[in-house]
Amino acid sequence: MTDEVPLATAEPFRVPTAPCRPEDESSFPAWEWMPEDLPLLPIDCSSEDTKEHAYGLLRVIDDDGKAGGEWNPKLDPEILKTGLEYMLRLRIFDERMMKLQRTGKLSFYMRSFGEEAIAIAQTMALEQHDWVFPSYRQPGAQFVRGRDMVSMMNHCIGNEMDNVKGRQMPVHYTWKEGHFISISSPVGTQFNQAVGVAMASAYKGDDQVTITWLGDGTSAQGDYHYGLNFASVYKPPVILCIVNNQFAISTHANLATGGPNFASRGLPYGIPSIRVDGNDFLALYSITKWARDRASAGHGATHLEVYTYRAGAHSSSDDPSRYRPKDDHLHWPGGDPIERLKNHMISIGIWSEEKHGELIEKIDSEVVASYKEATSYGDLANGPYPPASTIFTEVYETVPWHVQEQREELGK
Ligand SMILES: Cc1ncc(C[n+]2csc(CCOP(=O)(O)OP(=O)(O)O)c2C)c(N)n1
Repeated sequence: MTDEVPLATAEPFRVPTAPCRPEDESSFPAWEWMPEDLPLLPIDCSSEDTKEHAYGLLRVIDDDGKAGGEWNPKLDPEILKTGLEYMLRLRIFDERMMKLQRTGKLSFYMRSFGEEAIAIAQTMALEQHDWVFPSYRQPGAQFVRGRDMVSMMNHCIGNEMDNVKGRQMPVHYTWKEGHFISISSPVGTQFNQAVGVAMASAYKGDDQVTITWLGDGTSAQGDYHYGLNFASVYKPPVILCIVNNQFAISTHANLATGGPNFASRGLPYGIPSIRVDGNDFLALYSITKWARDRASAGHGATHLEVYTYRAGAHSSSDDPSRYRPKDDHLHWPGGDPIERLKNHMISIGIWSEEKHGELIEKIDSEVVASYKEATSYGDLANGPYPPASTIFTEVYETVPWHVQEQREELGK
């Protein structure tokens, strides 16, 4: 007799690998989904009714820039122009902030490159009083809610005018006035907080809907499933979005689910679940408006997979050329969200390359003016810095003895 465990012969231990590495060619399968594929659904539909929508892909703008299908929201040209302007502003803002990071004026930065349509279209489809529970990849919601760029920059720099006085990492915005809830560094906590706030709205009987986003990688955490379970049981007015941008820093999305996709994971929870093209402004607007109408009419949560590609680095500390082909984002079948809306607007005769160029110039000068103003209040390289005493204030109502002791030790 021996205690030796026999070696299994059937299935070896399976560790998924990324579809391609830096030395490979990009290998995205071509998209077969078309805007006409998926029928519009009644807002009181069941999760079963959304099966096709969970396994398919909801699109409105096709590869030629034409809008079609039953989900076409047929938006007013002014709304399209506003959406395009916000997306361009976010991209230019991000580029400027990266320059500040590279020149030592702020410590860290995260861009939304390639994902600009998501928070912008989705927040535009909501009401101003709805709750926004973002991750660090949805700062664009603040433009929609009217936040001033100087104030956003002050936060990222952590200077004397930072509304959270350096108590958050850069890009971990918080903005009470816009119902934009503080981003927390431990990823995923927002999902449960959002469901809880939506439960409170249902309890109070107010008409506030809550939206929240987390990434594909984060959806491998328990937080995601706890949120879904509570949303399934209590059916609160909440829109739960997984942004599947293919990567969690260097880890490919195929390590975050063993299923066919992310949207379909909501079906067994009994929550209507839909996969939407995350680079299609119109599809995002349409599905979010629909989910809001559902929530507001008392039909409960909607679960969305927002299918996109993180075109840039994870953050200013990351170099994606170490783990994927350098030009991978140029091969993403969903293209670029700004180009897609722009081409659509040109195709319906409300936009032109000339107007586009003029808009970029206008935004560029607004961003430069904002950056000059923000850095005049201090930056990381040159100061002035917020006083050290702010470490100790406005956190506790009653300062605990050990914090008080530390403050006295520091002499502040
Ligand atoms: C609980 C927790 N674990 C790990 C980290 C470190 N971390 C920050 S972002 C990130 C990747 C998240 O990827 P994903 O959810 O796909 O979102 P994306 O950045 O792609 O938008 C990790 C591992 C963290 N902040 N919190």
